Amino acid sequence: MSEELLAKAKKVLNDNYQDGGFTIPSKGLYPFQWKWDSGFIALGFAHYDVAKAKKEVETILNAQWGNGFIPHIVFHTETDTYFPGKDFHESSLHPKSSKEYPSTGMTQPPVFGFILEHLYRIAEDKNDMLAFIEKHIDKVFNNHMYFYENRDIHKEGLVYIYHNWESGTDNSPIWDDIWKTMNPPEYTFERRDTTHVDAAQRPTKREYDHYLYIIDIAKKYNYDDKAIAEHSPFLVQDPLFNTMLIQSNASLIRLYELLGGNEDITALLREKQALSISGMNTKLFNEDLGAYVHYDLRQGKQLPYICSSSFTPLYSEVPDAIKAERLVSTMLERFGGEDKYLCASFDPTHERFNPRKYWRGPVWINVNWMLYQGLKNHGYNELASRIKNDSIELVKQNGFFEYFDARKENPDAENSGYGGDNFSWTAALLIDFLL
Ligand code: 2M8
Repeated sequence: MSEELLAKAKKVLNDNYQDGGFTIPSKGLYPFQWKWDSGFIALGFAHYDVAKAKKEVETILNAQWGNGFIPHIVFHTETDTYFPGKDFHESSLHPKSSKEYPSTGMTQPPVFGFILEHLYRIAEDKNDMLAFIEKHIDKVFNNHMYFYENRDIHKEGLVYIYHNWESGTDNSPIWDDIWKTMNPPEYTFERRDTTHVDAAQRPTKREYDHYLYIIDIAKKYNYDDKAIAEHSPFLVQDPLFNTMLIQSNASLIRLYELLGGNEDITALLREKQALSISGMNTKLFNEDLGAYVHYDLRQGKQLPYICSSSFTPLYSEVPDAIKAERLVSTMLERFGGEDKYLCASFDPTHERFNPRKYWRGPVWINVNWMLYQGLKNHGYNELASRIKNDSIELVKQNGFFEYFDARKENPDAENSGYGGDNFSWTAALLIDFLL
């Protein structure tokens, strides 16, 4: 059975691979290369087609800007089946944007440090992979420095995101509090996502108005980081984003050590790492909730909600044993009932939970993969296995969907897989789970 599933997963990835040397997340819905998707996709390919794994990473890193920034979408091809496309984003407004690759002017979680280390773990020919890593690692390091130099405005080791799309968790209920502080114009535009997927599983039109408005503000300042930090109505320190930076820092340190030399770089990374870990624990941990939460820099306060991002610091050295234990009990208490698959993307006990709508409740395989790694690293082997088995079970029963209903008994639909079908990171990470 798992052979069959594995073969299907490979087919999904192979079918989504494009001639330009990158893989789309899902046909129709997402026709370009996305930053964090491409990291997870490379990990899947690494198990059976190393050339494609390397190409995936190489292609996105080629689109890096002169200041180290890596964009969230790279528009390698022309198509109007996605909105908003390159004409709306206009990355050329930024003086250091790539002249060759049009992209968005926002980023996504820093995935490539730890992805490079996983590629090395999986590779049979370690020397060959090390040579690949040596060629590309400085780009990833420069990307981390871009974050620390431009987005850590209080020099506390925590970097900000200025758009909900930068978080990757696009319409999380966490952002509802921020939308209340804004009143964007009613934009006129043609939605494309809802021509591919049931609108009940996607963000609302009004939410899209907010998304577009923040981009318009950033564009007004030519995507200048300082101006964005000053003017964006959305400015948040996200526990998932910062965890991925920290976990990627740790991987970079180990990889640079493996390569030899580079003492100045590793010393700098260690310094940043210590600051970031302490920032996470002092500013983003919420004692009452027993979880990490988002910090709204605009309003100067924590956003006191628990979502799956709240547990992802387990995928790093951020929580000590006591905090790790707290996270696990919060997860089990609120998200871990026997009637549920782990791990819902938003607190199932909260009124804002919606089991079918995108990042407002459904289970996502990429977050599950990080939680699995984290639980294992912190010694919670049984819970780690539960998350892995739940992920495999959801795909086996429903197919390679973008997200899944966390309820084991689903009264609303026969199939508990939602959003895009034949979804690349679901396939890629399933391969890693199975092998
Ligand atoms: C979703 O986001 C895009 C915008 O970036 C969209 O809804 O159009 C998110 O789930 C994001 O995390 C993901 O990277 C992207 C492609 O899979 O889709």
